[in-house]
Amino acid sequence: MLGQDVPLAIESQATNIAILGAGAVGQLICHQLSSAGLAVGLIARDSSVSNLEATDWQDLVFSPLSPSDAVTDSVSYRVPLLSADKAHLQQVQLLIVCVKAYQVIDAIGPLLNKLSPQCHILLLHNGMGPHLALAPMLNGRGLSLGTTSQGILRQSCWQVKQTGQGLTQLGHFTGPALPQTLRDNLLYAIPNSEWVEAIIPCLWQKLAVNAAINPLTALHQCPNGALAQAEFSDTIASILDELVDVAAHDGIELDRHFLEERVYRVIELTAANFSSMHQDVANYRLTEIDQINGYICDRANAHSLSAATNAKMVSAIKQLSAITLPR
Ligand code: KPL
Repeated sequence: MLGQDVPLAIESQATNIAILGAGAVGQLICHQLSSAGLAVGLIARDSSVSNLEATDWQDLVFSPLSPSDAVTDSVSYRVPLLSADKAHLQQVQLLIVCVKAYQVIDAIGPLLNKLSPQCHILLLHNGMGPHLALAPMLNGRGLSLGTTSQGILRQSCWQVKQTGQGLTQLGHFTGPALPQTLRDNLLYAIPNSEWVEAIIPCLWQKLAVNAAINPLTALHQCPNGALAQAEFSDTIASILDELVDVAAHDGIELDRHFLEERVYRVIELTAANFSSMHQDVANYRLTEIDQINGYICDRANAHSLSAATNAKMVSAIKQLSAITLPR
């Protein structure tokens, strides 16, 4: 309870937080904020929802992490579905964007002129890049960035199950800072979360995990744990070597040894899980390859460096998607 007698959430009923994107991560964060008593609403990207005339309510089901799959573990709750209507969006003080990395600009773009000039934006997705495109579009609004390693599985449209605990790191990127009450409320509501002074190095570290694990598991159609086999070690090492070199040219010093340890720790801790890119390919969805290994290649190009192994991952995943994605 952050050393307070009264939960912060109860002090701040007027706080108005909207979550854009009702996928697995969006619903997880929505549950965590709502059960902390925060006034949170969902903006789904579904067109039928964004055409709503007035606020509607949605019932959601959340299954917490538990040793058993007992149905009684599940919690039902309801949250407002906010329409993209200006009157609703004007009250939003914090917009948490949980769509896939490649959807960020298209999802926020149409909302920007409806949000109040004080509305703060927090991006929470795998991969990197959208923050650079979004920053010049914000008209003086503040932008924070975050990364979460909480495991979550979407079981049906409005039902998710937590599959793993994990660290959530949030931090300031540009413009006015997130007001202290909102910041405290987020940290109070999201278990195992922290505010970091330098978020960009944290995003590079998470990028390393995703760059090493996601494309290989999608290409070899295997769970994360299979990557502990020796046959993958050279490729993983080379992906990390290139990433560390590119990050250094971007002014971010990363500890190569620590990164490799972190990647293998995630491989071990999530051994039975299928990575998000594996799931995207298996479910005929677009992948985040452009914002993961593709981001490393883009930054390498900007510094005239080679990132051959990451480039190989990008083209192999694109070839796979060309076969699997519906035309
Ligand atoms: O974040 C992940 C993902 O699948 O996108 C990892 C950490 C690799 C866990 O599967």
